[in-house]
Amino acid sequence: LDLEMALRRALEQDELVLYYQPKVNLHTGRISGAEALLRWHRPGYGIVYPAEFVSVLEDTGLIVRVGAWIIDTACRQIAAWAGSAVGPVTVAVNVASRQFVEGDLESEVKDALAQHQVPAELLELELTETALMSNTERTIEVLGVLKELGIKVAIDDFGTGYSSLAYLQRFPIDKLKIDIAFVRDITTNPNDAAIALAIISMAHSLKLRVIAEGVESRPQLEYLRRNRCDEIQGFFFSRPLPADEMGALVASGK
Ligand code: G
Ligand code: G
Ligand code: MN
Ligand code: NA
Repeated sequence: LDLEMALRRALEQDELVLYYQPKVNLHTGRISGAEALLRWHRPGYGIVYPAEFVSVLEDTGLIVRVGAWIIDTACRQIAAWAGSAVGPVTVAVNVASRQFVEGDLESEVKDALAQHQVPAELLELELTETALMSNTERTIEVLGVLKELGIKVAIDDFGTGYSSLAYLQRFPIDKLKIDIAFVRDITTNPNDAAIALAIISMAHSLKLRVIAEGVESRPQLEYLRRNRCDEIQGFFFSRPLPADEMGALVASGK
C-alpha cells in the first residue's frame, strides 16, 4: 500500500523516467531503434527497476494511467530526436496486459502521435502472448486499428507463453522477439539453439521479422547473425540508456 501511494505520487511528481536500449540491425550493423524501459527515480532510493514495482502498477490498475504516460512520453522523445541532429529513431513501447485489455490503447496511440506529430512508422508496440490471448476478439479489433495507423507490433518474450501458434496467422503482427531464456545459452545448449532457430525460421516463413533479446556476448551475436536473425538487443551492444545518451549514440553514427 505504501508502494502504491508512492507510485501515485511518482506519476504526479514526474519521478518516472524512460530509458532506451538500442536495437541493432544484424544485416546493416546499425542501430535500428530502441526499446523504452521504465525507471523510477525515487527520492531517497536512487533508481528503482520495474521488477520492484510493475506488479504493483498492474495489481492496482495504475498501469493503465502509467501506460498512457509511457506512450505519450515515448512519442515526445521520438519527436525531440526527429527534430534534432539525432534524426528519426524507431521506439518500441511495452504494453501491459491490463493496459491492452482495459485501456483505450487505440486512442492513446492516436492522440500521442497527433499531439507530437510523430509518424506512425516510428512507434512500435511490444505485447506479450498473455495480453494477446486474454480476449482474442478485442485483440483482433485493436491490432486492426493499429495496423491501419501504421504501427508495428512485436510479440515480446516469444516462446514462453501458453498460446497456440494458430494466432500467428490470425493476428496482424510484424515481429517476434525471442525470449532471453533461449538466447542465454544459445551457443552451448543445443535445445535452446534448436528453439531459437525454429522461431527464426517460422517467423521468416510467415514474413515476420525476428529480434533476439538478452544478447550479452559476441558469440551469441555471431550465432544469431549467421542464422539470419534480423535484429538483436542486449548488454553486449548497450544497456538501457538515459535519453540523452541514447541520442548521442545514434548521432555518433553507430
Ligand atoms: O528494464 P528491466 O529489464 O528491468 O524490465 C523488467 C521488466 O519490466 C520487463 O519484463 C519489462 O518488459 C517490464 N517493463 C519495463 N518497462 C516497461 C514499461 O514501460 N511498461 C511495461 N508494461 N512493462 C515494462
Ligand atoms: O520483458 P522485456 O523484454 O520488456 O524485458 C526487457 C528487460 O531485459 C529489461 O529490463 C532489460 O533491462 C533487460 N535486458 C536487456 N538486455 C539484457 C541482457 O543482455 N541481459 C539481461 N540479463 N537482461 C537484459
Ligand atoms: Mn519488451
Ligand atoms: Na522480453
